[in-house]
Formats: sequence, structure tokens, C-alpha cells
Amino acid sequence: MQKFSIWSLLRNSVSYHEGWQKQWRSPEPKREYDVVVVGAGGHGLATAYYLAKEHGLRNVAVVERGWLGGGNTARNTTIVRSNYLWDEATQLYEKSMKLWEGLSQDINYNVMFSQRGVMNLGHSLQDMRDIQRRVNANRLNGVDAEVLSPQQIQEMLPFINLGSRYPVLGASFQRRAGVARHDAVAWGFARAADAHGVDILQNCEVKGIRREGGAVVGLDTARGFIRARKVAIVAAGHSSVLAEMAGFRLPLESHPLQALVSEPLKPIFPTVVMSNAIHAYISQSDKGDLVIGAGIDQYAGYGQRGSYHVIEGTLQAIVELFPLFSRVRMNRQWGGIVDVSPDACPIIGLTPVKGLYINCGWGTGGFKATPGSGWAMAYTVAQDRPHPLNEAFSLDRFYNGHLIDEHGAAAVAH
Ligand code: FAD
Ligand code: PYC
Repeated sequence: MQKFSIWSLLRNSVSYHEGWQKQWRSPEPKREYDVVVVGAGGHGLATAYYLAKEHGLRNVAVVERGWLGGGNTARNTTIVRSNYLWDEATQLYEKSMKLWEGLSQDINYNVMFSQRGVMNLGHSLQDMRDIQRRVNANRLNGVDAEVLSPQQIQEMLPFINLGSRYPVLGASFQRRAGVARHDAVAWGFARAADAHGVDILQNCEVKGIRREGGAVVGLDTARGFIRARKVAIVAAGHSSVLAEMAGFRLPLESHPLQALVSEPLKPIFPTVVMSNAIHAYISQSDKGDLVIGAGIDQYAGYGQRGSYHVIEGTLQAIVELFPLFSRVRMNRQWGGIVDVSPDACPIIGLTPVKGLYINCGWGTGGFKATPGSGWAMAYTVAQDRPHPLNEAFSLDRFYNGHLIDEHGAAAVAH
């Protein structure tokens, strides 16, 4: 694999950047793989990468119905944090945070991880009690967290309106949290997985999952039948569709979730601000756009678009908090399909079909988990059992009642 470094950049700059190799191959599908991962979003690509890197599995393919990274991975607002409430969730997201901190070096690809901090605003006394409790829980788990007073918030954001219809009484703040560049995450994992021999098969929709004697044997795809010893479903908003192909059901609802970006502005917004209570969050990309997101559309659906009344409510809230932005023009809007579980936590583990594994239910918050999710999923597939980090996130919890209710820390209303 061609290495990115200051020297390779310099070398290529004098030859008009014509010497760069393709970042990954586009091979024909083999007849058979040890593992096929369904879904080339960040989570699927990370799973394949860690299967190869950590577990030495090289006969691996990732099959994708469209283009790699074209699902939620390329549609999200890129917030990365690990300030969840419950021990199980905090440890999983914190594992991911640690991987983020070394990711660009590990995969030799700049994912532009920027630890500019994430603020979760409190607008009522109950919000502030919840914030105190979550900050305490985070600290007990060794995760950095602090409570900011309104004055401290105003020092960071002098133009915030603390006394609007949504009074700001304080916030939780995680300094190690921030944002990363979503496309780069998909491309970086794809390139690193490909370098380990993983075949990435785009335009290869899975249309059926073949089983024999209760075990998976392969996939019917748009590019023919592919035999597989093991299959990992990592298909986000379409997880239920794939589970149905394998004859079991998932406790998930698929909903549209949307975001929008403004025209580019000079750097003005130094951190990330989220408000669960008013369903709005905002940051500024390195290009200068304000990146703004909303809560989910309440109806279930597979249309990758959002609706106007949600945009209107979100922008109303943003302008109340930041009147300065009232004349900024919005440039683009889009939606993704998120797979929401009843306790706002993911499912990572075994399924009722032998050799078939599932990673889904990340809902509105899976981007931050991309490396950790791939790492835990790779372990689960390679060892045929969950890692202690994802043991609590099995499908069984919906039968035995050991739910991990993270609605409060999900930070986006659903
Ligand atoms: P995806 O990237 O959706 O990958 C799944 C892939 O499976 C897709 O490429 C799809 O085409 C493929 N697939 C589906 N069916 C098939 C099939 N039959 N055959 C083959 N391939 C198939 N999370 C955060 O942590 N922070 C945020 O700030 C944040 N903001 C968000 C904002 C928006 C607007 C949205 C929509 C989501 C946001 N999320 C955020 C959530 C996050 O984007 C997702 O949880 C995460 O990207 C899921 O990653 P993934 O790789 O599992 O999914
Ligand atoms: O989980 O932090 C999050 C998030 C932000 C926007 C959407 N999800």
C-alpha cells in the first residue's frame, strides 16, 4: 500500500499528483469467503479491517448494495463523544474514543479527528440534575466530563443567547469529544482493509440469505451467489430487511434522520453544541459550513429524506439560541435511515442462525462508535462469541429484560 507521509506528498506535488495509486481494488467476487460482511458503511468496513488486522482473517469480503460509505456514514453530523450514562455503554463508546485517538496513524489516513469538545445544554432544573448525574457517572468510569456554568458557556460562545425561550442553565462538557471527517473514515477503513486483502464489492446488493440445517451457507447477491462460512450483517437502517431474509425479527424501527449545512462562514464556532430538549445540534466544519442536525422524523420509513416541519423547528431553536445566525443561508439538506432500538443501544452479537452475526440498532448515534463497533464485531465473528465489551449488547436482552436505557444520553430525541 502506498504510504501517506510528508515525503510522499512532496514527491507527488512535483509530479502534478499523477502518481497516486487507486486507494482500493474493485475485484470480481470470489466463489467463497471465510467471512462476508454485508454493508460497506464505516461499521462494516471497520469490522473487515479488524478481522484482518487483529484476527488474521484474509479471505474476507464486504458487499455493498450502492457505493461504500453512501449510507448513514456519509450522511451524519460526525459528532464523536463517549459521555453515556450506563457502565456498559460508556465502556463501549470509550473504547471507540481511544481508537479514534490513534486512528489516523493506525490506518495511515487522516480522518481529521478534531477534539474540540462537545457541550450538552441543560434548559431546566431536571436537565441539570440529569447532567450532574451523567457527569458523575462518567468520571467514575474514567471518562473526562465536567459541568459548565452559564458564564463558562458564554466565555466559549460569547454570542449565545442564554435567556431565550430555552434558558440555558448549564451544560455537560467533554473536552476529548469532537468531530471527524465522515468520508475519510469510510475511505480510510476501505483502503486499510483492502491492503490486508479484503475484497470490497460495491453494487452488490444482498437479496437472499441461504441457510442449511440452521446455519448460514451464503448470500444471493446482485452479482451472483457467494458462498460464505460466516456472514456479518452491518446494514444500519436496513438491518430488519436482512434479518427477515434470514428468518428472524429484530426489535428495531427505521426512521429518517436529517441534517443540513449552511453557506461557508469564517471560523466562529469553536466547539459542538447539542440540546436534547430542543432537538438541535450545531458545529462548524473545517470548510466553514454550520452543520446542523435535528431529531428523528416520528414516522417509520426507508425514504432517505427528511421533512420540512422538522427543519423549521430545528432552525427556530438554533436561531433562538444563536440569533447571530438568523441571516445565514442554508445550502443543502439530506436524510439517512437510522435503526432505532427500544433502549437506544446497539445490538452486537450472535443470531438464531449459526454463523450469522448482527451489528445494528445504533440509531442516531453510531458514527462515534465506528472503530469500537468494528473492533468488537470482528472479535465476535472471529471467536464466535461476544467480547466482554459487547456481551451486554446481545439480542437476548430483549427476552431477558436486561435493557441498557440510554435515551437520556443518546442526546438526540427518539
Ligand atoms: P451505514 O453507513 O448506513 O452502512 C450500512 C450500509 O449497508 C449502507 O451503505 C447500505 O447501502 C448497506 N446495505 C443495506 N442493505 C444492504 C443490502 N441488502 N445489501 C448490501 N448492502 C446493504 N452518529 C453519531 O455518532 N454522531 C452524529 O453526529 C450522528 N449524526 C447523524 C446525523 C444524521 C442525519 C444521520 C442519518 C445519522 C447520524 N448518526 C450520528 C448516526 C450514524 O450515522 C449511524 O449510526 C452510523 O453511521 C451507522 O454506520 P453503519 O456503517 O452501520 O451504517
Ligand atoms: O449521538 O452524539 C450523537 C449525535 C449527534 C447527532 C446525532 N447523533
